[in-house]
Amino acid sequence: MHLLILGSVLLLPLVIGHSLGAPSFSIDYKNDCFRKDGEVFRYISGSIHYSRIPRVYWKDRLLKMYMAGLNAIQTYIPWNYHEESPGRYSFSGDRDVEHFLQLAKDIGFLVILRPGPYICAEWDMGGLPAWLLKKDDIVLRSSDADYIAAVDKWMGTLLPMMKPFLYQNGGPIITVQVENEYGSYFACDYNYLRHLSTLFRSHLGDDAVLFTTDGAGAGYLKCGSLQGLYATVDFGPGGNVTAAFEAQRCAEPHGPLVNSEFYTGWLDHWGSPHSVVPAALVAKSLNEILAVGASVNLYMFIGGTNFGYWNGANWPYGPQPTSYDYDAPLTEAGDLTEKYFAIREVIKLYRKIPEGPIPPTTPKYAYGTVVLKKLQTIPDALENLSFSGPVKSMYPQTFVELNQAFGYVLYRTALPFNCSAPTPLSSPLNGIHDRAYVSVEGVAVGILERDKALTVNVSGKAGSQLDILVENMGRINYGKYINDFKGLVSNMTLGSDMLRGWTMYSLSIDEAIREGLLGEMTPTDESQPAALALPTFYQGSFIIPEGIPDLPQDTYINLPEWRKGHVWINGFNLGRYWPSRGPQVTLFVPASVLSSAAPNNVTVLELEEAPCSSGPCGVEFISTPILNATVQFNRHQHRRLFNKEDLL
Ligand code: 6GJ
Repeated sequence: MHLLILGSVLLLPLVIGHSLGAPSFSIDYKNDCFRKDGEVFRYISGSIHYSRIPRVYWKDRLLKMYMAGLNAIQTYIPWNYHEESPGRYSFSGDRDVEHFLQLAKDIGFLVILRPGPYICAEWDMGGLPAWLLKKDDIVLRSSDADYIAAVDKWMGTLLPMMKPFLYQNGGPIITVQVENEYGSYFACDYNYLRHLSTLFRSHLGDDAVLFTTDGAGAGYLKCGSLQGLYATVDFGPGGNVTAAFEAQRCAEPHGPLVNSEFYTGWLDHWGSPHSVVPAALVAKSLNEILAVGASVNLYMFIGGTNFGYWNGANWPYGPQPTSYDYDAPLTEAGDLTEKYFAIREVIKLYRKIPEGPIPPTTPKYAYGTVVLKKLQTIPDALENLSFSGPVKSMYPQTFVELNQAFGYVLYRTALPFNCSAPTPLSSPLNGIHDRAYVSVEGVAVGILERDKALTVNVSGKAGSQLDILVENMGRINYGKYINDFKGLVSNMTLGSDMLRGWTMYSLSIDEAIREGLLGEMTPTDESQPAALALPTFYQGSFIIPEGIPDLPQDTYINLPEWRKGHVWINGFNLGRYWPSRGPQVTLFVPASVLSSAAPNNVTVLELEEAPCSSGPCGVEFISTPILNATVQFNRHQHRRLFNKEDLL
């Protein structure tokens, strides 16, 4: 008996060494497949961007994705989300990417990691930090020495954090993408790709599976693929799946077929209708992809939200809205859709779907109307908003020269001569990046907008104060113009004269709101409602009674008849609203920003004109989103709830 036991104990290491060896993930070029722990493997993945979902909801969304039958998730790591200024890193709370990866692993997911350094993604400057533009002639996404130095430092911080999460090290990460659709970029700089390939390998090891993604065409793959990086393609529904994978085969005659971005929906731009893609079309094409044995990532499985200022833009300049709903299988708020179940039915044909309940759509609560009171205008609040104080310069400086990445800068000068007749104030070189609110002696006179409105007439005496509040609407995230400087990026003229002698104020609005520095409105003789008002703050609060079970719940803020601006709730920057342009009208409010233990503060910065001239104005919290409309509101259809008076 003892011999038997001794023998089995002696054999044990051999058993472990053979069938239960170290985890492995690789490409089998001979059999055109992936292999996980020696077995043939195909992934059915979905894109989820942790940077667009509050941390408290990561598990809910991941579980819903798991119950759809996915075996992997794909996520980007936005460089600018984690290094907002050089050497200042943030990896906690909603930016705790390690926690997100561990959560994915714990749920049973494998991970396809896309750390950039450039990621596109309808994210500000494609994830590249704006401070790179301090070198104003930098060539982004190239061998530019200053760009490479910053990339090396960032990747030297990030990739060592990711290495323990590699599958072969016991983690969930099976493949790592290098750059992003580099074949779509003008530079076509092979030395840059080679540098990245060496850099990634130096940090992740020789056995990491590195890949690239490009459009499914030889033209894209020509500059986007590189020896040593497995070339994959991306394409949406409705196309010719065979032809698309034939394009991949041009770059990779052997190895697994992979569609790294199978578009389940599409992106939006302010001023264009909300994009929708029929569920049946997505399901049909997904079936064709799976039928040929390809691995696939559904982009997006959940889009989420561009909170704060994080949205990107396309060129010709078109900023994306706050919602990144993407018409994805899970809505921006994580709700289950018809598309979710249609996709689940297709996956069922190819792999066993987990049994058990699917986490339900979270309830949304209509908290009703909250009356807001007018606070200071931006000029009135300047002292409290401009933490760094005024900067004087002969010519206007850009945001990055003023060490500001996002939000708003106030540019101030004086009329150099009498403008008794309306005189054109212009940006002859289309240098308004991106929208500007013009006032003379504290009276709003007009709006300038990149590509759309380059001139506005002004009147006033010589020496009158001319204010131009410039709003950064989001940096271009795709194509050759991603070096998207913000502010007054070229000179302004008045009549035929160039305006000189500027005083500029960087505005730390988010910090001022968080620190409660906004003051009461300055009494003015506002007799007549103006067609356009100075950018002005409004504030109100509402109580969510503790007695109501399951509150707080998610909700949507609706701003009837407000025109354009920004919303903060309890100091959290929800994002931009622009119902006068649409298509997005409501903003998603995750329950995680609300409280039932204290009054909830709502702060609105209205840039054009608030609906408050003929009586109390307010915003309302409703239970359904409006993502495809521009709206004319009847201001009297509101009801008031959850103000202090309601509960006395
Ligand atoms: C991808 O390229 C990109 O890799 N993509 C899109 N590209 C189209 C460019 C529009 C002019 S739309 C949605 C996705 C994401 O941007 C992805 O990051």
